[in-house]
Amino acid sequence: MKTTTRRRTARFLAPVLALALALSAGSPAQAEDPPLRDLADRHGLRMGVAVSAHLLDNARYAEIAAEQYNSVTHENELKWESVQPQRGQFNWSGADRLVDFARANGQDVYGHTLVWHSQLPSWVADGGFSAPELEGVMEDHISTVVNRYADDISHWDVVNEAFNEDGTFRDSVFHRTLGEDYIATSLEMAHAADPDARLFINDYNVEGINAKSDGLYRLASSLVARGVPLHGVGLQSHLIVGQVPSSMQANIQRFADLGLEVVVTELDIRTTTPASEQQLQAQAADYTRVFQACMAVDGCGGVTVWGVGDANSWIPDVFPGQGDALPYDHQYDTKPAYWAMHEALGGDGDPGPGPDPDPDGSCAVTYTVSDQWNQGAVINVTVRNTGSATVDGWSLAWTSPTGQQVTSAWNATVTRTGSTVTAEGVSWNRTLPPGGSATFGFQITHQGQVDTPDAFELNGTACD
Ligand code: G2I
Repeated sequence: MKTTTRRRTARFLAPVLALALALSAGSPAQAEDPPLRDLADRHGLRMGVAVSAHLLDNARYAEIAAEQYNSVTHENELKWESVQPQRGQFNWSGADRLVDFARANGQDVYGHTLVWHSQLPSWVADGGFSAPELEGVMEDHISTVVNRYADDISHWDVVNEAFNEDGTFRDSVFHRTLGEDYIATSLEMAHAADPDARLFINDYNVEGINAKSDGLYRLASSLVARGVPLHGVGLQSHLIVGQVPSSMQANIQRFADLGLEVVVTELDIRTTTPASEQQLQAQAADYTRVFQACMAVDGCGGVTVWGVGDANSWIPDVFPGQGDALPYDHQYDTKPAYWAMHEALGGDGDPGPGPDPDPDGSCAVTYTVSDQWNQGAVINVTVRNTGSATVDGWSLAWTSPTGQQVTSAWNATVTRTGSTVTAEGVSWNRTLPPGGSATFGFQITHQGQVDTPDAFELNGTACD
């Protein structure tokens, strides 16, 4: 929630990466295997999960959500009917619980969602508001919610599911009352409430190139051309085994070419239940395909899976006889899909013991310029303990060109003395166990030169 000290977790942008296919049998993750979030951090990628706040009472559910993912999305608790069920009556309990959880676990929060025809209370949907009245209702809701979480939520699905399958705009109280400009208006309102938030339009069945994604593309192009604050598109990706669109990478690329970030926001890949071993293997191959499509495009920010395990997925309620769509099964054990993600992110993808950490004891650093403009830039850094001893309190140092000033930082204290920049861990990430990592970010001003340092020292010792 908003505090006087701004704490914004890292923004996520992906470099181009080569991948390998991973198919292996399910089993619990071994202690030696790095969790998905550490692998994703190395690439500056979001590896997120949708969480239902009340399910955090289940210790195994909470453990997976905390250990494996660097980002969480509220499955329902930030939706309009949850947050403002009656006009002017805001209920933050569910939403706050997950934001607190994310803080405690050093995770980003991806905000879902502000303006959506579904899970919309009837006082809005059937309120009979005039256009100016509805704009007032939207402005009150958007500004209150975005402002409350400005310190914690880096990205927002501002508008959800605005399109019909043929690429025309979906009928909703918003479209009926305000026309298609309700989308630009919503983005402007969110931007006014938190100018640092990355603002998205999110939809399903827009993963490949088709009539619906063409509609989204036309809208995104026109909003970008008009200077409306749109920063990305979310491809929900509620997919079916064997049906990952072959044009997914090309589709991601065309949005990235507009200068937009693309996030796979709600990945699950369903099958008939109970899934056979063969279906689970085919599903794993499909998870690999989705990660390949994202990671091959510079500008794909990462992937969020829509639920912790098959026991809690929305799918069987809506598609009876289907499901088993997530990386963990009904007992919260890993499935082949988990190991496919693991290998796609650069892990060994092997349910057996992972490779030993570097026996020499050292550190590895990923330094990513994730955003850059004339005289400023946003930098994300992941420092990883590749040694065999716990680092209790870390300080990472490197040199940077003169003329650069650090103007803000998140998840670390970043200072500059002469040409040396020093980042120190904060309370929740100061300890790095063997194999553990911390990701932090900072913003700089510069005089035209933003190069990547090639040497780092962790507590005075050179990193790999
Ligand atoms: O439908 C799958 C997703 C499609 N994209 C937008 C997402 O927000 C949507 O998520 C699902 C949740 O996973 C479900 O959990 O949205 C559903 C509602 O449209 C959620 O289902 C609802 C049930 O319909 C309600 O009966 C229930 O009270 O979840 C509520 C809270 O558990």
